[in-house]
Amino acid sequence: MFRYLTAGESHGKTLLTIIEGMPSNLPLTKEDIDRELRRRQKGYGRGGRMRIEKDEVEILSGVRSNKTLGSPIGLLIKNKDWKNWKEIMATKKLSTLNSQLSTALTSPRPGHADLSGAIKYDFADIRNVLERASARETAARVAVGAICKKFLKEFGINFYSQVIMIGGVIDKKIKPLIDKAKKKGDSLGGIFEITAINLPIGLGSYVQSDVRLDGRLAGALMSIPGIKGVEIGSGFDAAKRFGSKVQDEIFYQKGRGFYRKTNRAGGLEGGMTNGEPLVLRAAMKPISTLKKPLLSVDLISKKRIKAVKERADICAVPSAAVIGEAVVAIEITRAFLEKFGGDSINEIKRNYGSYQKYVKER
Ligand code: EPS
Repeated sequence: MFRYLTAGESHGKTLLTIIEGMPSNLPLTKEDIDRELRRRQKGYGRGGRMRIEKDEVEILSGVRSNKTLGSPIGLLIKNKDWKNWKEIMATKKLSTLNSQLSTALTSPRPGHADLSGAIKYDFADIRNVLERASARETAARVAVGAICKKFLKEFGINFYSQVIMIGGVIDKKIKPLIDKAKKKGDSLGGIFEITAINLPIGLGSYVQSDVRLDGRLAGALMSIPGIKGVEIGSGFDAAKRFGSKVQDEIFYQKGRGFYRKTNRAGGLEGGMTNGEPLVLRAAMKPISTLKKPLLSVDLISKKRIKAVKERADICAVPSAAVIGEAVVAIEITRAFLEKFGGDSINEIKRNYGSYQKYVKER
């Protein structure tokens, strides 16, 4: 089974990841992962934190001589900002923080995990919530995704992403709008699109709800902080049209096999890939930390106050697109290993090759 876990707080020492189920003999270097980590840090509208961090991974286990061993892969990404936060994040201080309310954050931000998290986990200090709720955790997921992309590339599968829109505008209007949001102490969201090509027919299944790949991909994208909507193929637009204008007619050519001339399904039918490019779109809401904060209620005094003002990004949609690629690659890897699984790359290639031969001969 392919699975992974991450740990770590935004301003803690490190982000930690353990990945299990990656087969042996996959060529893998630190640079394969670092390249993706650098991509995630870019984009107009990021805050001061991205000038501090220069994310790079340390591969702790599961790789020898630049090849995976088939054993758990341990990854570490250090938080450079940790040294500036040591005092606040130190274990001793954290354990006594609830009695030091003068240093605690008690004004939850509308739209953030702050309020529900503080109530659920019984904290007076919302820092105990926001540190783990922070999108910093997505750096670890991008590292996992980088390995998955490397794995899927062995089978000719590639991933792409693009920002479609930010704050309702496109192209050259985006940067000025982000500048305007910054000036106003506000934030912006947007839409990004993920594409994957060369997927085989039949990843995922229709036989049980939890193996439907469309649900798993939507779930993966929705688990990125701030994502509020996901579309597959023509998505919400399909709801406005007649069925004859939405389904993709089926064609056949000797040598090429079954194919479509349109791809409104976005490469997914009945919870499975259909061999056409996978096309997914996700909508990200504006970041909930505002320089000009909205109204909130103090957790302790219950007085009306302004929400907490933390250093934050104004817009992180370009980063979310890179994270989107990663989480989609993770889900595709999971489905791919379920179908063609083996312990080494060569074993999986044999399995994949025989399936592809079978599909061609249909
Ligand atoms: C984040 C707030 C900001 C972002 C951070 C996510 O961090 P800070 O509070 O340190 O300014 O920069 O994102 C990252 C650190 C990252 O690596 O993407 C939040 O509250 O979610």
